[in-house]
Amino acid sequence: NRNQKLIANNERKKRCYDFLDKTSRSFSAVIQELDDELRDAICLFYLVLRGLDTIEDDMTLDLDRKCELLRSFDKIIFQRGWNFKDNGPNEKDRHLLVDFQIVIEEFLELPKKFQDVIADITKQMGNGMADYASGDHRENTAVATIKDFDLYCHYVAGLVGWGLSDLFAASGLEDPSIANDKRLSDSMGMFLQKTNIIRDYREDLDDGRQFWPKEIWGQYTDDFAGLVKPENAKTAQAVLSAMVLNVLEHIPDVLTYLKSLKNQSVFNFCAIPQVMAIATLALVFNNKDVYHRNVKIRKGTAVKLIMASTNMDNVVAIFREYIHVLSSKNDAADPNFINISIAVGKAEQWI
Ligand code: PS7
Ligand code: MN
Ligand code: MN
Ligand code: MN
Ligand code: MN
Ligand code: MN
Repeated sequence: NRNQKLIANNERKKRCYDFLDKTSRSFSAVIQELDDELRDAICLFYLVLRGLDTIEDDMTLDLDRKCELLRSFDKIIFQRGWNFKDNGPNEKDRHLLVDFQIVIEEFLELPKKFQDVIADITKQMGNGMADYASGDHRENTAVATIKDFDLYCHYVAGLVGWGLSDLFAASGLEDPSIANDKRLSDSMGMFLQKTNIIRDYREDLDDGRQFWPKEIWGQYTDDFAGLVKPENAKTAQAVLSAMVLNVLEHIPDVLTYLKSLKNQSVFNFCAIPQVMAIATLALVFNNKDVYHRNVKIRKGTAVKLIMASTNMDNVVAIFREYIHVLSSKNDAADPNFINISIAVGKAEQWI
């Protein structure tokens, strides 16, 4: 009987790592390489947030029902047996919520110190997502001001940075001080999320979503969806460079955070997504394809970057390389030319 229970527990954990593989593409590999003290906690943190994001992204769900689920998700993860079988049939990660009782069971096996961090971040993120989904921050467009944009990115990504730093500290693998500077942890998530939002312009637009703040694109056009039209190419370029400029601000914080890490597996886990993001940012800059399709770095480049991201010297060299690429694509005729040069200069100063 005890043996059977052990087998069942193992089977359940395996199901969770299967979920991770199926839902994360990029995060699965780096999470599996984490030291024993953190691997399961971060896997479960990922799955809980992926479940929450699947609810946020489900555009077929009744809005009141959606907000109710988002706002109570930090309680749901403590309810043995809970799952959600009637969510959007076409939602990408639907299967995760259909069998979510498995994730909950495994979450409840975590040490309380980890459960507390995950529940705290889930609560803040779920409420933030609900505020935006329900329109508390909406005017004509979902995200009006740069402040709205920063707050949304804080909810869905900066908070992940806070939570991860708390987990690193609680595990003992990193110095407790890693969790002290909230701004640095926040920037780690902001840099990833803002780059993702730029890259996903077309995908999000086709899904009926708009994350680029009107305060930025409204300086150049009244028609956000019209940026895809060939006759608006010049305007589209200016909007894109204004968006990239907004992301560049986070680079010094990202490098400062990475430099303070001590544990090798934590360093790799943190550095790889950031390195992918700077490469993606250089690729999307002044690239009109962003308005038509999902621009992706080449598989071979990604493999090379992952293998190199094992120490701070390499990471700095990679950032230097891509900031140089970006800088060489800067166009003197672009209205953001000077500000991009200044932001590049500031990043280079850190390096
Ligand atoms: C717990 C590892 C390392 C201090 C599911 C990692 C979606 C960019 O466009 O699938 O929806 O498809 O590409 C990750 C900070 C969050 C921020 C956020 C949880 C780094 C739910 C990643 C990931 C902080 C909301 C990518 C934030 O999703 O997006 C764990 C340090 C989840 C990190 C979402 C976005 C993640 C994102 P899309 P993706
Ligand atoms: Mn989402
Ligand atoms: Mn999503
Ligand atoms: Mn996206
Ligand atoms: Mn994605
Ligand atoms: Mn998506």
